[in-house]
Amino acid sequence: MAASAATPAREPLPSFPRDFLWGVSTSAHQIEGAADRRGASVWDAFTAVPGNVKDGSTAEVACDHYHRYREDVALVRDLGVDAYRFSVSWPRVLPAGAGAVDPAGLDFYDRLVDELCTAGVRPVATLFHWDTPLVLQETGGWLNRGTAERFADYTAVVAARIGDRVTKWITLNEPAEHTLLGHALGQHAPGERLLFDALPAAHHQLLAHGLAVRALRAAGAHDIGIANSHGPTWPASADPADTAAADFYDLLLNRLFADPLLLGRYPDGIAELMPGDDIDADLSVIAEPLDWYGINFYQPTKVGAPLPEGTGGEFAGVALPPELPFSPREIEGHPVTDFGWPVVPEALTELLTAFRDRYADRLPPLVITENGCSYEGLDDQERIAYLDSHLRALHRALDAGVDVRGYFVWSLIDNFEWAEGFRRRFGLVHVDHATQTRTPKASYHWLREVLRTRRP
Ligand code: IFM
Repeated sequence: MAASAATPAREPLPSFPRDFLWGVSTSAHQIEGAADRRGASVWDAFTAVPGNVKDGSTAEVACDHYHRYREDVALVRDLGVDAYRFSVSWPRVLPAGAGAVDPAGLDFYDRLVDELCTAGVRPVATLFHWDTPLVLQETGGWLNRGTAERFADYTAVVAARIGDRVTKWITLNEPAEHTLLGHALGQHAPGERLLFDALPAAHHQLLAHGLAVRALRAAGAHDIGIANSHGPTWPASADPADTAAADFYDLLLNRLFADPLLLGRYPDGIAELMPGDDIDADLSVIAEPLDWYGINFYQPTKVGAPLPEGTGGEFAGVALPPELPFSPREIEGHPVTDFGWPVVPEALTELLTAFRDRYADRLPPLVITENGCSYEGLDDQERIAYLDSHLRALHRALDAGVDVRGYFVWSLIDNFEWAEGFRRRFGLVHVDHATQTRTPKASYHWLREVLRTRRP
């Protein structure tokens, strides 16, 4: 199979600052495979339950990156990006989540980081991308405050081994999604359906983040951020019931994590719902100053008042419990990806300028740590159009004075898309999951050309 490198003529992209950081992202559970060579995570248990993953697949082999990382690093190098964002699998390093380190697990990341450095690509390491060690789940997982402390210990172990070469650190990936999908709605591992009783999982992830920032700095690391999912929330109408529902959703997605991280306080009414004897002390840990703040952007959300049971109210294709005080609505008039997500690039400009306005001088430089789309096919002109339009939207935010320092495409290669299994393809590089053959798509060639022509 060969991808066509021919793409319709487009206006060249506007110039980005010379030191703007270009990268691609992946995560451990979604690509590594070699599940027999690490401890189990909550995702292993979740995927073992029939019906939890739409195509019945698991990530036991995934993209076999554990064995093929050299080939994947060569793809990153040839693409011409500056940086590669990967995640470290906690249960690969500490099979029981704490205590004994598996030297083979650490050795893998050591080899990967060396390979990146040799290829002239900056390693950007995420410490947690949803694969909580199963042993910790058995004692409550993120509902247990102790998990935050275990995470700080694990962070210190990883930093001691690869901290001399990692150039940027991300503590957590998308704690909002992990809380909402994994703990409130049960669509992701660990499959808890706790609705608002999931809030302690949010607090403990935030605490884990703050403790990890301290552990990283104690180990001499710098350039530390977090990657959070954000998007504008639009009310379904001007009706006060709809605007109140949209404000509430905005609070959950955009403020529940960002306010404590950036302002050192929870939005009104939230602190009282959080666990712990001394929330103010926890908040001072959570608000450890960040070197930058990572935004994962995919789409805006339109939200209205709750719908009567059985008349809609879906999120990611799953019916929402009627007791939620909001209901996502369809955004019409825009193309959609294969996932059904609306393609609205101007929402990225809106999000970035709104972040600057909301957090003002408390906002560190921003990095887009994920942006991308799922489409089938090697001649993926829709992906090119998506990336091109979002880069222009990002540039408009730069023009408006928002300090954005980098952009990472999700994802380098097609991979295990959580509850969707292998049905959704986000990669710049196609992976044949039967043979593990990698084939760069048209979007890969397009991005390489974009990067080549903007370098002297
Ligand atoms: O694949 C995921 C990734 O793991 C987290 N951010 C969103 C991506 C696409 O759904």
